[in-house]
Amino acid sequence: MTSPASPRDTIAALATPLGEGGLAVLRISGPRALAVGDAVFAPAGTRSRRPSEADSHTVQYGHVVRDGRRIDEVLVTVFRAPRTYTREDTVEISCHGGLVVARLVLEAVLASGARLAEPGEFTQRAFLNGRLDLTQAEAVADLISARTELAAAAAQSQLEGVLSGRIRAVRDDLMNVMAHVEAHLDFPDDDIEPDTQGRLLSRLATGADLLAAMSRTAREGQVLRRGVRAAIVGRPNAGKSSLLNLLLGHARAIVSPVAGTTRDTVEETASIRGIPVVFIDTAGLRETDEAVEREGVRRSRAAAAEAELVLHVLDGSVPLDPSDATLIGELRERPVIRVVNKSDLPRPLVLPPGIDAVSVSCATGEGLEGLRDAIEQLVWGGRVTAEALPVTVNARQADALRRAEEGTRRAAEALRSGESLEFAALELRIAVGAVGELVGQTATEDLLDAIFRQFCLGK
Ligand SMILES: Nc1nc2c(ncn2[C@@H]2O[C@H](COP(=O)(O)OP(=O)(O)OP(=O)(O)O)[C@@H](O)[C@H]2O)c(=O)[nH]1
Ligand SMILES: [Mg+2]
Repeated sequence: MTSPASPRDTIAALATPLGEGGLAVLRISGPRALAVGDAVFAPAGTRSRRPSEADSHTVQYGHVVRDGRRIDEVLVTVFRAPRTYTREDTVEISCHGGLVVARLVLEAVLASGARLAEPGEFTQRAFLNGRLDLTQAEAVADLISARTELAAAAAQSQLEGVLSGRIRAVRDDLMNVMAHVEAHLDFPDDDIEPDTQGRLLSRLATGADLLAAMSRTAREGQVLRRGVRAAIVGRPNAGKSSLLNLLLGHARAIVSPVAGTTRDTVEETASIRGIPVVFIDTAGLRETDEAVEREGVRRSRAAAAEAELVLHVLDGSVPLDPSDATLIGELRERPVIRVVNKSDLPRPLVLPPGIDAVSVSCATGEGLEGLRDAIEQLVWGGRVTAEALPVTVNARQADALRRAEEGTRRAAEALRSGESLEFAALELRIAVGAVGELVGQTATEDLLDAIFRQFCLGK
């Protein structure tokens, strides 16, 4: 993205996805937003106003008109700066949600002095105008792409500023200590009092611990943002496709009594207690001369190797096959849940000693909760609720937090040894800089571009 060309520009884009729907919403933001609104909108009735004459936060009824021709019947919402998403004057046009209508309205707006917004440019302006900090801007993207309620709740709390608040508190404290240390640099003959030194050291230790605790949430953050990939593997006919369908709650994959039904991998996401899990159904593992099935088996092994989690499905209604014993051995080092299926039938299957499993019946749904428990346990190491996840950082944030933590610890070390206050001050400056990057106070233009480029158009 060419960085925010000039906040003097007035930008416009559809805020709703392209496609047929009841409504499409087009957003215009910038110094000429009201003028652009005036140019395209003809109020109808006695009480509707042109945008430039309308009060802030009001809705006007009328038509979008171009070259004297009515394009659509619309509602126009007028938001005057600064109480808007971007802190600029903003006009939103709600028109009919047809592909052609929405495009014609957008074209009329672009012909009247607005330019098409870059992806993420509205949010970028909200950031540049100080309405959101960088972690909050990132939370907007997370909220839009959240695939489970838990992921949405985590994004919401970040958007509300929970992470920003903690980061700022640590930053303020580090700056305070830094001011203290730097003051002493000016009076080299004056040693820091042992008492004062002790207090500064304990504040640095607390700060470093808080930074470390935040960066440790990166795993949860990644799970919520990207989801977890779980491969469903096992012998033909064990019930892998049946298990996929049971977990998804609908008949996604073909199930049949013929061994070797599934050939290609089939994947779909389900929410398991708020964790977005991408389940991958695979071809049954067996030796075969048939070329297509052999390719399927190769893909099954690749899926199992790449997945973060493996569900090894065994048919409980038949004795243990030697190939299953081999697979148990092969998966020993992997995060694996063994699922003994067909618990509605008699169970001649005996697992090797020390091997445990979750028992389910895809035919009756019995045991599904236990399987969900096992998945949750393996991913989180226990149950995680929205309340327990006030902060879940992403990879960029974790990286900056780690650099800040290291700087803080090195500064404490330098202060403790009493050797070089200059060194302590330098490390503190590094730490404060890294913390500033988190919220965007010291972020480079490249970094900002990289972040806002990930947004969808119109946000
Ligand atoms: N009784 C009973 N039958 C089941 C159960 N789960 C699956 N089956 C049956 O087992 C057969 C195989 O099921 P699939 O889900 O197609 O098995 P698969 O592991 O995907 O098989 P491949 O794709 O061939 O590797 C079908 O006839 C299912 O109806 C169960 O819990 N109980
Ligand atoms: Mg199958």
